[in-house]
Amino acid sequence: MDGCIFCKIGKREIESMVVYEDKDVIVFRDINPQAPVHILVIPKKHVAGLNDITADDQMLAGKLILVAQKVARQEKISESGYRLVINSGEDAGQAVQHLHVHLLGGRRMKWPPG
Ligand code: DGP
Repeated sequence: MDGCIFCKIGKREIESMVVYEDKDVIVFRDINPQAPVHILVIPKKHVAGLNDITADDQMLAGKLILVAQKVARQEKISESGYRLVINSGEDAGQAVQHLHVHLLGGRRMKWPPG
């Protein structure tokens, strides 16, 4: 989608620290890390957020989780633990209107989240 920063990252029009890529998804380090490992898993296709996922996206949505699992292993945080977060809407603090899964790890997390 025109003007979407994550679509531009997906098309490599904007530089980012990519850690994994395939035809459907791209995975890169968050520009403002909140943990030693803070990585974003996004679909290359523009989906604005959780509310915009449809039944047609079922495979893609599942793939985001499987890719996050693979990257967690790659980052060596599978055993110590990690958290996946999808912020949806204003109350959750969603800043970028392109679906993304935060993969956070490398430190002890608190619950409930702030
Ligand atoms: P959220 O609040 O869930 O919408 O998180 C958006 C995240 O995206 C936030 O942690 C910072 C990150 N981010 C925003 N712009 C860029 C960018 O241009 N490059 C990278 N690598 N991360 C970005």
